[in-house]
Amino acid sequence: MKLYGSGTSPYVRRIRIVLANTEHEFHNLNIFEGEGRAILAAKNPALKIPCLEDDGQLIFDSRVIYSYLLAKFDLPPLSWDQENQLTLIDGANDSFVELFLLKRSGIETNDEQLFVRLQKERIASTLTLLNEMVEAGEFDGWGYPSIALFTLIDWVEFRELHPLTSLDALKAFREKHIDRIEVTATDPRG
Ligand SMILES: N[C@@H](CCC(=O)N[C@@H](CS)C(=O)NCC(=O)O)C(=O)O
Repeated sequence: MKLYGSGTSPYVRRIRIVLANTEHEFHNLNIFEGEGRAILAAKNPALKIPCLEDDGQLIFDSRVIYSYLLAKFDLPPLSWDQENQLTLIDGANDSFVELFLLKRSGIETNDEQLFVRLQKERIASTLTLLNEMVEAGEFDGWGYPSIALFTLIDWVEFRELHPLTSLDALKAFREKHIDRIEVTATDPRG
């Protein structure tokens, strides 16, 4: 099994954590240029990571990769509530990625721009709800939704994308899991 990704992507890190005890090759690519981008284009024309290759089968998108792994290892499917948790996490994560790419592109933004406002509103709305869900114990276990939430919050801290003011449950949730071996082994800080 081969996993194509980068050492910093929160979507890739979810799958690396899931695969912590499964033999696989991790291909750490620079997806933005050069050989890394060429490999990415050859594997996934959607030009996004993660991408999994197993027995000649390519799988795109972290959620589909997770479904593939569940089927392969005969594990129980996620509940609809867990699927919704993932959609909330992905909503925030995608908006953070878009804003991060704007910043990396050197594009000046302000909160009045529709695109920026929509991303920031989605981030505020999803993070507030996720914070409440953590307080209510909905992320007490260390299943896939918790792993996805952790990799999001840790990436937000790593890239300094949001102060997480008043989101104390999210900050405590990150602290609770920060010393796990599969977490330290995939730390984007190296
Ligand atoms: N829905 C996708 C999102 C993956 C994604 O956005 N990955 C980012 C890296 S964190 C990426 O490949 N970005 C490249 C781009 O947007 O061009 C998934 O869950 O795998």
